[in-house]
Amino acid sequence: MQFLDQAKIYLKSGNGGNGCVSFRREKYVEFGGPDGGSGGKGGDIIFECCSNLNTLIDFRYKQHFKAKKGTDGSGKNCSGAKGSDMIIKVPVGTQIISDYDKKTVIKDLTIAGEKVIFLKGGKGGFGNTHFKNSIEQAPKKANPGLEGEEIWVWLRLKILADIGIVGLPNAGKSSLLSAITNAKPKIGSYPYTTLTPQLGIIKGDKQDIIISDIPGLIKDAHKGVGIGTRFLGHIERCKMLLHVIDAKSKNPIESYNSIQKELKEYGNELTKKKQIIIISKIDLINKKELAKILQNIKKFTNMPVYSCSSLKKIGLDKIIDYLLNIEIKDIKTNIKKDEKWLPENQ
Ligand SMILES: Nc1nc2c(ncn2[C@@H]2O[C@H](COP(=O)(O)OP(=O)(O)OP(=O)(O)O)[C@@H](O)[C@H]2O)c(=O)[nH]1
Ligand SMILES: [Mg+2]
Repeated sequence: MQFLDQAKIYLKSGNGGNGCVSFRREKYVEFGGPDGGSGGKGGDIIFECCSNLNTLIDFRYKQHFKAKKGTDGSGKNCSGAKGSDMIIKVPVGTQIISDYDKKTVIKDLTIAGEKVIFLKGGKGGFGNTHFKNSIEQAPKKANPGLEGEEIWVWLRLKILADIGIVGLPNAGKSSLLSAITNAKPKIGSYPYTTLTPQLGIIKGDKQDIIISDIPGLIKDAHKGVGIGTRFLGHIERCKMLLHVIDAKSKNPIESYNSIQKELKEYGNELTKKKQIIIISKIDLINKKELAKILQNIKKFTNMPVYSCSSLKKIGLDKIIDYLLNIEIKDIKTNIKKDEKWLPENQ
C-alpha cells in the first residue's frame, strides 16, 4: 500500500437554504396569511478518526470536500431539509494544520471513533411566516440562507506507535521489526530500503505494543541530508525509542553519537524519550568483539543495552520480554504544538 503522510485539502460547509415568501391560498379563505417556510441548515464538515486507516493516500486523489446546501423553504410552512454532512475519514494520529501559517494545529485527532464537527453549515433563512406579527400581518420578506464556511487546511499524519525504531541506514531496523512483530517490511542489503514508516505489533498477555520502523537517519539528516528528518515526526508521539546499532559498523560509538545528535537537532524533546540500545547482527562478530562493543557503549550511556541477531534469532526473546514488561501506557510524551514543519519544502 502506498503511504502518504501529508495532504492539502479544501473544505466548505453547506450554505443554508433560503427562506420562502408564500401566502396561503384556498378557495373561500380570504387573507390566508403568510405560509413561507424557513430554509434548511447547510451540511457540516465532520472529521472521523478511523483505526482501520493508516495513510492519507485517499487525499492524493480528492482534495475538495463540500457539504450539501440546505434546501429552500416552501409554501404551506414547509421548512427546507438539512443539507447532508460531509464526513471525512482520517487515520488515528491525523493533525489538521492551518494553511495560513502552516504550523498551528487546529485539531489533533488521536482517539479512534472520535468525530469532530470542523465547519458548521450555514443557518437556513427564515420564511415570511416568521416575520408575521400584530402590525405586519402579511410580510413579504424572507431571509436568504447563511453561507457555509470555507478553508484550506493541511492534514498531517503522525503515526501513533508506542515504540519507534531509529538508527543509521542498513543497521537492521526492519529486520528487527520483522523478527519481533507481525510486520513484513522490505529488507535489503542497501541503505534506504525503508522509505516510509512501517508498523508492527507485539502481542502480549498484559498489553500489545505497536512498533514503528522509520527510514534510516544519517549525519546532517536534520539539514535534509538523506531522506532528512521528515519521518522523525512519526516518532514524536512514541513513548520509547529502540536505537539499533550495527555490530559490524566501523565504529559503533560514532554511529550511536550521530543518531543522538540528529535526535537532538530535530528537537521536540526526542532525546528525552526513554531509549533502548540494540546491537544488531551479532551473528557476524565473535563473543569477544561483542563484549568490547557492549563495554564501550555502556561507558557512553546508562540506557539499557541489548544485543541480537534478527537473522539467526538470537537475543530476541529477551528484548520482547523487556518491552512487554514496561508499563507503556503510563509513559507520558511531551508533544509541542509549534513544530518545525514546512509542508511545501518536503
Ligand atoms: N547477518 C545478519 N544480517 C542482518 C541481520 N539483520 C539484518 N541483516 C541484514 O542487513 C541488511 C539491512 O537490513 P535491514 O533490516 O533492511 O536494515 P534497515 O536498518 O531497515 O535499513 P534501511 O531501511 O535501509 O535503513 C540486510 O541485508 C539484512 O539481511 C542480522 O541479524 N544478521
Ligand atoms: Mg529498513
